[in-house]
Amino acid sequence: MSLTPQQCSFFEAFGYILLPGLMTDDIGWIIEEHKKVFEKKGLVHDGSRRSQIVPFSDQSERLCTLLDHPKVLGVLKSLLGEDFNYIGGDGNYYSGDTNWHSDGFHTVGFYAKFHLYLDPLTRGTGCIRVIPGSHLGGPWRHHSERARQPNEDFGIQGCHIPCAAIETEPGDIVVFNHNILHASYGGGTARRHFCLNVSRRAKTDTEIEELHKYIRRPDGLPRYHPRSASVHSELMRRTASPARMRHLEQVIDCENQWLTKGRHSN
Ligand SMILES: O=C(O)CCC(=O)C(=O)O
Repeated sequence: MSLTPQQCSFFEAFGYILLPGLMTDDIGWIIEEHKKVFEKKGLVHDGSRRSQIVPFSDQSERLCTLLDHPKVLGVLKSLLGEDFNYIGGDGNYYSGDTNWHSDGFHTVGFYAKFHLYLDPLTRGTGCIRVIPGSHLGGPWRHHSERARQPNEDFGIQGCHIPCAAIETEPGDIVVFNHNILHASYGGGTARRHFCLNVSRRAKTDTEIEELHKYIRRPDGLPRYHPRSASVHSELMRRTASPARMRHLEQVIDCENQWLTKGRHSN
């Protein structure tokens, strides 16, 4: 299942796309696996704050197969190319509001997040909100970034910042550009969510450098240290078909470079 050129253009221009019902047929087992991963890790969510596991899909053999799923692949290949990279992702029980922020601002390369929200969410009950176009940067970036401190800069609460509130039912998919400003307001204390982070295959030297920066922290430790030494789990890699491996291999190459050359080791 490929996206239409118009859907791809929408994603490019506004920085996000909602795909209603894309995963409805699968949502039952996906919700089960989300629960099982938290149980397996012994992480009991008490609602007082966000509970997070990273990498997430990687903990469940069945969730790993999302990277083999024709609908997931259809979307990601349409937006990022046949050889896109899977670069990990977190699983959460969110609690309360999430203030405006972006997931880093990449001026090189192309990074996106494939979201699965596992509860019905509306504008008033914690659906994901985005400021369309804020992923593009330029002069607009300075202004949109001020949403991070809405009271100081605009004299309004974050929940009143103009935005697209992307209401979802379980089975709907939201994909957004990492750069986009996003938030959620009015959510309960146990909003279930997980995501797949993905990027276009890095081709140029600067794109490869950017990928290194993404998966390695500035202090040289792996992104998910100390919880995980590499971006993907051993399970994700061990159970990968050659087709899935295509989406893992560039990250594996980066990690192997550090191991063999001691890259960023100081
Ligand atoms: O849904 C939310 O409250 C926040 C989601 C978010 O910030 C993210 O996935 O990057």
